[in-house]
Amino acid sequence: MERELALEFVRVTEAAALASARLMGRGNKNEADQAAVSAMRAMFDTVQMEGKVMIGEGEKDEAPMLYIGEKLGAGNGPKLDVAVDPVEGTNLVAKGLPNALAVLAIAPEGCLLHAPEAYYMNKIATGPIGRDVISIELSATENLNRLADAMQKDVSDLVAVILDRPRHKNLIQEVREAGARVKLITDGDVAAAVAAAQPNSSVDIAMGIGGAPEGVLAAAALKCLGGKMEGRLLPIDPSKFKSKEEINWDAHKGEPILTMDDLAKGDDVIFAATGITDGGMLRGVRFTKEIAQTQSVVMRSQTGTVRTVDANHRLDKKPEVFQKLVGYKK
Ligand code: VTB
Repeated sequence: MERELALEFVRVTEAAALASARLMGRGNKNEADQAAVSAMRAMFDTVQMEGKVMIGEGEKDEAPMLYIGEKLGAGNGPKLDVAVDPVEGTNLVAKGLPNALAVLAIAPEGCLLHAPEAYYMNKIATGPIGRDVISIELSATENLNRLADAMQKDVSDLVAVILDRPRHKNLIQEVREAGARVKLITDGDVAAAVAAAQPNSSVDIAMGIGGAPEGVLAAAALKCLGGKMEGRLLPIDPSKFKSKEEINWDAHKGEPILTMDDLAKGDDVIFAATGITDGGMLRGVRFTKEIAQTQSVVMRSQTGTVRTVDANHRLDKKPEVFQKLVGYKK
């Protein structure tokens, strides 16, 4: 992929973040998601590419979505696979809580996991130091011990980040008994996995079952950061269940292990994210009457470059359709 595309993709996540951030804290996650989806779609239409959504959200949460198979981009450009989550953490935006991101990953055609039937994935993720020692095949205790050794730390120094869900009761207990510190999050496991792979973050490893699209997105970022992720898809459709309590969360145990290359193949992956609400990785959107500020990160696996992009957007100079999407009033 041409490296210039990286900046184009930042424009896409910026647009999604600007549109959904305007609706922060209104208690309506679908409204915020819809705004981000529309902005993302419109901005993709300005990029010279033939993109196709390989994995996206929406299905699992019945949210307004960029659907799997949807074509994105202006055409007449490279054929690319797209993984998207216009709002990773819709609940976070609805409540104004930290760590909501607009996020995407792009790779040449055939490189991103295509798993239309999969809604959930069991995942494990860490940074470069632990890449050769952790595995989803091992127990949480073994993973923590091996990671501590590799990092020359004590297990009690490690921080494991896990989604706070009833399905993780045993995992959380095991991690506590192994002696590690635990950070429970309500949503946003992409940001959690990325944090686990970043050198100076406050977490060392991310574990547990989260969304499948979020798994592909995190793997793309970790590829750029030199970290490691493994996953196992859960072959279940949550819409077939009355409540999540009825789901057999152990159903993934016989599923094949997905390596980094199964999730995001090759070495030509771009990951971009823009903060919607403030978080450990990125600042959220700030608005004044005429100007909105965004903070984004864009990474390329080919070179391993990680760029933070701070932008001031002159809302008064944007096209009218865009002004409408971001709620600008003259
Ligand atoms: C996670 C989290 C997302 O979905 O992937 C989670 O990172 C998993 O699904 O922000 P459940 O909520 O059903 O546990 C999200 O919360 C978004 O849907």
